[in-house]
Amino acid sequence: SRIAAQTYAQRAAKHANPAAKALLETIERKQSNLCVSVDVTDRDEFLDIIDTVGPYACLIKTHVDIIEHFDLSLIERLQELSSAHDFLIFEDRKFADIGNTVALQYSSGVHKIASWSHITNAHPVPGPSIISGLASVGKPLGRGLLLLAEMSTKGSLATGSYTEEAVNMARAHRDFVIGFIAQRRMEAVGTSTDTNNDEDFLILSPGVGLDSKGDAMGQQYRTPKEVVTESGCDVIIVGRGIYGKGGNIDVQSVQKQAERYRNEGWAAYQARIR
Ligand code: 5FU
Repeated sequence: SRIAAQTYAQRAAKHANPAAKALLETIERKQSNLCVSVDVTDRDEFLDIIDTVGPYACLIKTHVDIIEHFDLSLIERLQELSSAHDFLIFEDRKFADIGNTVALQYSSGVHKIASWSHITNAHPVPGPSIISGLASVGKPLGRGLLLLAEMSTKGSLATGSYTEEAVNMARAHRDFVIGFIAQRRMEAVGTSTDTNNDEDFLILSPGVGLDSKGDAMGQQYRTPKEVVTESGCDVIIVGRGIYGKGGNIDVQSVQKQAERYRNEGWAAYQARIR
């Protein structure tokens, strides 16, 4: 697609949503399209990994509901690291309820996700009301939403007409929906209303690994080259490929892997725009 041939900087200039613009600018500034997914339960380990990979990442992805002894002081530390290392924050919350409920889950409770997470995501399964519910909280704060148009797992049901309708839903809410969790570009999916052929959704892809093809629980991995060069995705999301199993992390090896994935992701992008 035409969008996939443009640079992140060119695309940043055209985005009105503050989170999308900031992410593209960060990618360009750091020459990194790497999002590190930090799925560990221990607070100190969580922060140590982020402090180690931060310099190589444009985005840190969290599942804060897995962290033991969570409180908002952890978020303060996360925000300090975000400023120090220049990355954005993406809480991978995967909202999936009615508009009224997701608005409360997004704004309130223990985690107060909207107050600190630049980007979050939602399953399109409830229909467009999930977007308006989340937008009522996130839009005034300048946040951005990704819809899960596809998943990386074996046997995923998010295919075919489900994926098409997810993309159509996003097209009707361009001010808040900035892109998709997906495995390929989405411009050609569903019913495009974009007569200029200039539609630009960010595609963030989980299921990325260089040394493994999957895990024992249905995860499937592709390489940065397959994801970014061949499938046209914009951001690689890497978790265990960088920090292994977790529990007593080896800082040097985590740093080495983060640098390796950053370099692979950037080379795959350069090969794409060439
Ligand atoms: F939407 C998705 C998906 O389709 N696949 C995923 O793997 C989300 N994920 C998340 O990406 C998942 O919840 C993990 O947080 C992360 C992948 O971690 P891994 O260690 O690289 O497999």
